[in-house]
Amino acid sequence: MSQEKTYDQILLEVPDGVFFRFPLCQVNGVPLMEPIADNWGKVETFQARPDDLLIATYPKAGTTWMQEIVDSILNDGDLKRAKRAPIHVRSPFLEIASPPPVPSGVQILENTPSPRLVKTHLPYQLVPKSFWEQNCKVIYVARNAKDIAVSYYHFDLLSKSQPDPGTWEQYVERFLQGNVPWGSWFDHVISWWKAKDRHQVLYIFYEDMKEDPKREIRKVMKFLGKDLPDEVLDKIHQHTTFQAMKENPMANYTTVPTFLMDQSISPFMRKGEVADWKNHFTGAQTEMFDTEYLRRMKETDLKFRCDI
Ligand code: PPS
Repeated sequence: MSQEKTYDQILLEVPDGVFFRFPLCQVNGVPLMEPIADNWGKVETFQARPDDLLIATYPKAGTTWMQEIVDSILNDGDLKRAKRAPIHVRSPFLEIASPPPVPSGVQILENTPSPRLVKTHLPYQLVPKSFWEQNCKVIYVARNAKDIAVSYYHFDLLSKSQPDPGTWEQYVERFLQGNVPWGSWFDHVISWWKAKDRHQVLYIFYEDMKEDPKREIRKVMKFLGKDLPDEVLDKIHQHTTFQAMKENPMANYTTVPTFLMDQSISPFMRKGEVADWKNHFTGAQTEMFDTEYLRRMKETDLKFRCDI
């Protein structure tokens, strides 16, 4: 990436037609957007460093919230530093790729000094092997499937590089089939649930973060080996509430040009609640969803709360 231009400036200068709703291509059985699939070799051979920290999530699980929390902890609650750049610059997105001249996540990370805070939506089996060879720490955030489906549907409306979500009715079916970017929610949450027994993975639930954010921030601090005083914890908590992040241009993605993310359609920081699914699912959709859910989750002891 050019030293003088910020990532968002580069985006602003891309010629018309570079971005469009990218089709999905299978990468080892997981549907990913075409530019990511085209760049897959670079992701697969990515060189992790021992002090890299990976924040892994299925899309819309609370990635940005966790990125903001972790960046604030790593900066000892110095909020001026936490506002130094947009979240996608402070914590680059490993596998993201767009046609030139936009730099890929891998290129950005190669030029990012350590310690790097890396975002990924990859299911466990697609994460570059070097993360495990280097014994990197991972924070995985999981969120219940129904709220994810609602959040993802709205995101696909506003994000102009994601496939068109179609109607809500069509989307619920596609989501259940895993025919959306990054594939099946079921495979994702289960793959990481198993991985936590083999690697340094802290598995956190969005619903727990909503229920008692300070308790969960403390867990993250402990995992990172940070012992910050209570007043710093309070500061981080205030800085990472939904309202504070919604109003923070360094966290709410409003620095991304509207041709890529049109937040007049739906804001990135949309509702930030548990159980908003109840405002969207019909009785029949709930029944269909629950039947499939039972079938797919019957072999795991992983449990979600769809309400708190
Ligand atoms: S992405 O695009 O996958 O990185 O999106 P992600 O950040 O994972 O998820 C976006 C949803 O998380 C909500 N959010 C929050 N909820 C509560 N508190 C805080 N601080 C917070 N920050 C982001 C955001 O509003 C999206 O959820 P919905 O349900 O759409 O509101």
